[in-house]
Amino acid sequence: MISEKMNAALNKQINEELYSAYLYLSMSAYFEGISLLGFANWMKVQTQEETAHAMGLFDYVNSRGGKIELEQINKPQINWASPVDAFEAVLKHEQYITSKISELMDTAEAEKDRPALSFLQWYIKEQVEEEATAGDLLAKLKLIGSDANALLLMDKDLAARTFVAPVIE
Ligand code: OFO
Repeated sequence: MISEKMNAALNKQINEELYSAYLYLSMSAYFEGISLLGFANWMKVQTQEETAHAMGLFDYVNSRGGKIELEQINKPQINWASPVDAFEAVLKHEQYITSKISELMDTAEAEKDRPALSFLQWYIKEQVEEEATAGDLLAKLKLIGSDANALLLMDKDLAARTFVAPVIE
């Protein structure tokens, strides 16, 4: 069993993860619109990742006898000024999500919910990776600046990303 408070906090996080999926899907469309199809692919895979994060929480709530309550997903931004601008938004968003996972862990601690604390370890570690990846891609884009050839090479690299379903445990 989980407490009502923990249940509500986990439901809220499902919404945050689904919004993340939505945001990256919107970014995928933005990149497609400026003919950077590798970046668009990277964002699509990111959408799949975020959906998997939401589903991990969804399954956990159900497995603990909680009640899933899905909320409306906010409309994401649809345009960015440049690839750098988009990746600055990715990094900022991932830092925000890290703060949300930390808050969830605070709730688990306050509720003395050891299983939730143990489960959330995966998410907090994942956030370290998410922030590092976003920061790395942003740094590369800044280095590239206005060098179109370098940008196309990066686009080619990002086209190779494929989705590997994470094992959340
Ligand atoms: Fe779910 O890690 Fe990004 O938001």
